[in-house]
Amino acid sequence: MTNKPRVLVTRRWPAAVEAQMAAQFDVDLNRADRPLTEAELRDAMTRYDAILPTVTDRLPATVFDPSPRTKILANYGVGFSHIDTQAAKARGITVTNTPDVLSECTADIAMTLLLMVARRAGEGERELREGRWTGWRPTHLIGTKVSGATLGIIGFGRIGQAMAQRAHFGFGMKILVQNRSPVPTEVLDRYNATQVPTIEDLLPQCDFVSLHCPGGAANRHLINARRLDLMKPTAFLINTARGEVIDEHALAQSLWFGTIAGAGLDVFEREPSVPDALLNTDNLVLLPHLGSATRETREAMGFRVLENLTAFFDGREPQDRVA
Ligand code: 8YV
Repeated sequence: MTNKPRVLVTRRWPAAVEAQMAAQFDVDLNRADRPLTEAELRDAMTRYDAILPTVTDRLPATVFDPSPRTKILANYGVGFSHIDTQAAKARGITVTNTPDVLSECTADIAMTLLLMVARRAGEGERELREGRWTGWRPTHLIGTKVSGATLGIIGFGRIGQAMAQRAHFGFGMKILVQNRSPVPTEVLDRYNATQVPTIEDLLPQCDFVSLHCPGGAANRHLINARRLDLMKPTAFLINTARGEVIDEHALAQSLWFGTIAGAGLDVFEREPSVPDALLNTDNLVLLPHLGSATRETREAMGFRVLENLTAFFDGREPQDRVA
């Protein structure tokens, strides 16, 4: 028998993190590396002191055992809208996340999507690989200039600011910001950014709009048909936040009818399913939720989870408590 806390890791993590975890805790790995079902998660709540979920584990209130053994859900990721934090709190369960360590890489993917869709890089690569390229011509795959354009950022937390840094210093873009609370002037000044009061103020002014707000019920379909109509027909929408922030049906319609020029998406409402209406649209770049997917960042996320767990079981306050 061991006195180490029993920990369930719901997916496979980088080897170095798993090794350190195994040295500190009594760890069960989900060797099949598939999303756990709600029934499995409910059962796990009765058997583990800690569960380390990812975005593929849905933890609505119905999954929470009335008197669980689990004391902490240490989420592998910054976004935690897949966890009902109220239900966790009501049962005395601590919830932590992994902020900071993935901001740079997620902003890199947002900028990748922005550049790819503006410069039609996905379309071009498909054409070349499929043997459809007939050679250079002055009117071939004409895109939109990024440098000097106006970028609207919705949600100006760590990732939104990392995006602003790239756009302002790398591409000389003009930055407009919409955020639920006032952003300190010194933060805006870093990127020569201007905060506007509402999304309605922001959308008509932008050549690109990038979403960096949390997901969850409060922001579900924040970008809907009415708001897409406010964007310029030449503008592009980028989403590396959460799929539910955009009404995908409305977006497909807008792309089809040319209400907006294009979009770049790394996240989807019902991952890994992507609606056919989006798959069959050319002025769209689609990535399979790669925001934090670098060796360095995935390791850093893992070690951050371990820091939270260690603090919690040592009786200290975990640095990344969200509930
Ligand atoms: C993670 C993410 O890979 O951290 C987040 O919120 O979206 C991704 O970068 C994923 O959530 C892991 O659970």
